[in-house]
Amino acid sequence: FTRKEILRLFYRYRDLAPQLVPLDYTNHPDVKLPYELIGSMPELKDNPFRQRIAEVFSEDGEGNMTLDDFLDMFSVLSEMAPRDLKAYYAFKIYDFNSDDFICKSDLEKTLNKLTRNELTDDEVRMVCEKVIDEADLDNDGRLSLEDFQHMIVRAPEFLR
Ligand SMILES: *[C@@H]1O[C@H](CO)[C@@H](O)[C@H](O)[C@H]1NC(C)=O
Ligand SMILES: [Ca+2]
Ligand SMILES: [Ca+2]
Repeated sequence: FTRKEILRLFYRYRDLAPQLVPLDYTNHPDVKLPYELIGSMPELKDNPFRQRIAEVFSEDGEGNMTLDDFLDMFSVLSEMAPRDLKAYYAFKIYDFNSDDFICKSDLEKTLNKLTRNELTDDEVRMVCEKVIDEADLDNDGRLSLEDFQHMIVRAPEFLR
């Protein structure tokens, strides 16, 4: 980010709760904004993964965000972020139980969110099996970060 972009994001952060966020950060104030404010931002409010995104980028793991967390999140979500970095965070977002693998139940959650629960359980199960079938390179029945990265190289539009 340029200095100007950081300032713009700082003001957006502050505008979410001017009574909580001081203008002067020189003494590193210990400020966190609650998830409810972060998740209501226009960039996130219609995203079915908004809560998970905030959790992954927040230091407290519950979606409450410091200014640093907030800047990190916007930096990774920006168009300019390198593909590998986006892939790394996408993996973390889909790894709902944070065990460093995307297993069938993580994929089912992901798919249900992506399709806003419009698929039947059977359809979800079928798609998940197919995804794992195609992307699980070491055949352990789940996707490691490496499996996931290979999948993205083959289907670059996926990250969008
Ligand atoms: C996150 O914020 C919510 C709402 O303000 C609060 O109830 C919760 O305890 C916070 N979580 C952490 C880990 O600070
Ligand atoms: Ca997992
Ligand atoms: Ca695997």
